[in-house]
Amino acid sequence: MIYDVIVVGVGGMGSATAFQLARRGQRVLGLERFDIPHSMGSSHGISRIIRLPYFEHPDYVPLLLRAFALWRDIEQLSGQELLVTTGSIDAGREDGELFGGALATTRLHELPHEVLTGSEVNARYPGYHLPPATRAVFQPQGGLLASERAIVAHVNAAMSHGAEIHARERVLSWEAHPDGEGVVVSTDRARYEAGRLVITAGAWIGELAPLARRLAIPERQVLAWLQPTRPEWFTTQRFPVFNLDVEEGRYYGFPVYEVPGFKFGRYHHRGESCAADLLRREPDDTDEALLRQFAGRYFPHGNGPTMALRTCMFTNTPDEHFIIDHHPAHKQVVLASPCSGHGYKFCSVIGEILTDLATGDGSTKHSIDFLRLARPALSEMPQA
Ligand code: PYC
Repeated sequence: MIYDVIVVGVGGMGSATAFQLARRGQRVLGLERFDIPHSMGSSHGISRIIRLPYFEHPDYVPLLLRAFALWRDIEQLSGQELLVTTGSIDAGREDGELFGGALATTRLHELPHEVLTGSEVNARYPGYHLPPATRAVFQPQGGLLASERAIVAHVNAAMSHGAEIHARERVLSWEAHPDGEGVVVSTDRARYEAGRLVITAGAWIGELAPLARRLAIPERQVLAWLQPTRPEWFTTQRFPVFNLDVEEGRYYGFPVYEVPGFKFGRYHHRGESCAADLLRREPDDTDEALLRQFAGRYFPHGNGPTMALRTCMFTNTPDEHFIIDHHPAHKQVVLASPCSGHGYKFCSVIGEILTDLATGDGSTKHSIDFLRLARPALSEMPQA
């Protein structure tokens, strides 16, 4: 069988892409080397944050607004809640990048919000214990996504539109079809032909697209789930998701959701970069101590017994913005998914964008120039 599009990597982004492609009538093959869903990459651990104040870059906000709509769409199709609204807190020093950037994007895009002091946050949400002078943007639409259930929902929806999805099948290589059109993909089970190829392999993207090797560096990340001593303060109704910039670093966290424990982590946890297959998966005492120290200071009632510690991966680009583009030498190939740890919330809209890039004339109405390979931060990097 010849496919219109093969999607390599059926995680958060690949599953949404397979769904959007199949919904547009494309003959889709999705290939995943692990299980669906799996715990080897960047989408496991129950939940991911979704938030609109986006200090990272204001151009993410229009994409997020579309992402919200598409998350609601897949919720409806699957008949389950996948996006839980908790509100979001983006907090830090008044002159810091996180608070300042969050406030600037919120104002630019005229999003509903409140500016609060640390004391006001603590009074309203008693699970928090922020320094009084902290400044925070509270945005009511933020919340969490049920990340693994959303992958399953997208895969089921893709298959109901005719997509063929194979788990436990590893792509070994791909090449442009000798006639110059399309691709040939070889796996450990078979050889397939398709008109277009979408590579959403997360931390493994460098193995499938050598040009991404120096642009997409996997990094070890550890998350903790600690049982709150005041569980009533850590529910989805009383505890907004947060991004918090403090003197120890930048942290993020969630209310208790689906499994025991208040979940949180530190961006670039211990700065450990590695090849994806070499990731040190078992959390250790140093990981736990580092996270517990943070909870003790800023969320003292969330600092009870450890319920779980889990390792996952960021895949970092030099400027920490995503890569979404055609392969420069093969226009029938689309590359995506090194998202520097903040991409999951965009999966629904990235599925739509990758579908645009992999069909028709390959154009998209979404503004993604800041995510293209040719941007200065990537193209001006010294060659290895
Ligand atoms: O985008 O809020 C976020 C986030 C938290 C952890 C990684 N990304």
